[in-house]
Amino acid sequence: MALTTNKAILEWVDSQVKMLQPDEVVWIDGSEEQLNALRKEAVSTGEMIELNQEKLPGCYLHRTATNDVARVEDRTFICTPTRKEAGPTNNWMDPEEMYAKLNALYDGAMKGRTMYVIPYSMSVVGSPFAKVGIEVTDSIYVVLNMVIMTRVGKNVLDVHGDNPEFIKGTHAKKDVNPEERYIVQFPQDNAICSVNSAYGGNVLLGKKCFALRIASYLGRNEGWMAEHMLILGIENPQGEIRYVTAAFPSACGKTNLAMLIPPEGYRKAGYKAWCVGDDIAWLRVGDDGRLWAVNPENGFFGVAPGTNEQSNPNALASTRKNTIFTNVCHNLDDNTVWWEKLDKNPPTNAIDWTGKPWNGSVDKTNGAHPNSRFTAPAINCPCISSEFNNPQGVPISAIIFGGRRAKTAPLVYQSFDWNHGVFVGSIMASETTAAAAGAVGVVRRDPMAMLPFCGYNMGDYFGHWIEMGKKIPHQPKIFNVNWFRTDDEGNFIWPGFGDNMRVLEWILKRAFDEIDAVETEIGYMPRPEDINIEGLDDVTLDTMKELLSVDKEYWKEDVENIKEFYAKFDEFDTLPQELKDQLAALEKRLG
Ligand code: OXD
Ligand code: MN
Repeated sequence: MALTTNKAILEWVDSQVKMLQPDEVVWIDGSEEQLNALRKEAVSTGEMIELNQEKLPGCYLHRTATNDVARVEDRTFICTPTRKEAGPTNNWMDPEEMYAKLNALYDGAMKGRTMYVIPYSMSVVGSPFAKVGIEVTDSIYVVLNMVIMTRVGKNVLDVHGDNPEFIKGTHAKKDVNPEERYIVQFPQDNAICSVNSAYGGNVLLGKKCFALRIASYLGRNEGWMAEHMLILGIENPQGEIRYVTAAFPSACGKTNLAMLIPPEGYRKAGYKAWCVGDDIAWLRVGDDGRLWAVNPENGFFGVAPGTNEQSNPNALASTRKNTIFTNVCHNLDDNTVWWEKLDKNPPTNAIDWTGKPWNGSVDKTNGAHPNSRFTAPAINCPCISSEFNNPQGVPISAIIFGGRRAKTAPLVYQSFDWNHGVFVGSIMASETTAAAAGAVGVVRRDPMAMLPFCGYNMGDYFGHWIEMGKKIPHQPKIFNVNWFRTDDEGNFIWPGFGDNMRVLEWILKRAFDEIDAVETEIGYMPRPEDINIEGLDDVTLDTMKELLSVDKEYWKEDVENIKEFYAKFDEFDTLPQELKDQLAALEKRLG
């Protein structure tokens, strides 16, 4: 039975029923009773495996098709009336053409199946920051993941009343055919369509599709920002909490930073770190003229491999109950889960992520897929912020950009001002590592870590950042960090993880004008002795000098690479003059 009398929602759901032709329609009310019945059904059909309920209460395992294990950027489209609106960094197709293609794929796609209607809210239900979405799907896995990742249920509809505005999301699993897989955003229509996938990032439509791609477009029109950023609070011994947001390309330890545990010396002194979000931040200017951030999500969709008691005990603890694991290794001895680098004892009687028997003592293949995931409720996290559910969010004092650079970027530097900070974000980059396919050391530009997530022309997105700067009377300061500097043998010289707190301390002092800095060609930098290295065995003042050294020759090379990247925006001429000026000024300073 429909859970609302909202005409716009009912009409749209009706149109989906006509197109998809499910045998049955079930509205998700969010009740434990309904969810338990769905869990039972998914277990009975083999869609999910119930794990050891003593060791992992409320936890389940799911395996996707082996051709369906990650986001598919080459099959992700931004369909705006003109190609210019989508810009040079997005795949584009004419909306009419794309709708025709999708309608054909969706036609009768749920025959013999049940369509679930999921009403959900991104951010606290009814808060001024919140936006409502409806996702229809034929996957119970999607329903149960959305319940963890967003706020789902009848109360969302009750609070929404007869408001006709909502984000429409259509997902049909179909036959998971990668050739006909599409992840499509129609920003002008507030619509998202996903077909032929059942992998999280492609089908949990509240996350990347809505909270980043559609929301970035809404943010530009409405004067706010949707960013691919963690939100972290650092509490000092006086009990004052200062908040930062941070954007990193994938494989740079974003979840680890979001759940950082300060080094022992800091903990003893009374420092604490609080996680508000690990992936997405919605940012608005508050009445007090500061920038305020909420995490629109309600859970973590984290990468499992590499998560362990040392690297991220808080993430690990978050997965010990009410969590859905996807494509990890199934330990048959005690019906639990395992993944690479969880510990040094891989199970010997297990099923790998592809569903085949696996023995960790002899098999050289991965037990868990490198992109296997946990979907865990945020409230499970031991360091979740007390402000997590605060509808106003938290005030941001610093914005941090980062990347993985062996030599070019120093451990940390601060931009001269807001526009220079936007430039620093726009030139964010990572060098490819041996872990990924392809050449090692190739520079990949990923502005603000938004390259795959910007729902409109990225040149206009840079322009929006510059415009936002003018609207924030008390701007956060903007920084860049690089945890990945290496020595001549290629060894990392900064310990990273919890010790990144030492860099955050400097950043927050700078944000509150509590410490001087050295002005360099690339920005403001700490003196080597300004970063606290007490208690670090392998880091000396000489190491700090190395970490903070800036080699102008590398930077001159980088300038050429940035020019190449910026040239992409020539096609539609959307790169703001401010950024061209910033690049010219950097080149001049480098001499
Ligand atoms: C993610 C991503 O899954 O950024 O969060 O790819
Ligand atoms: Mn992400």
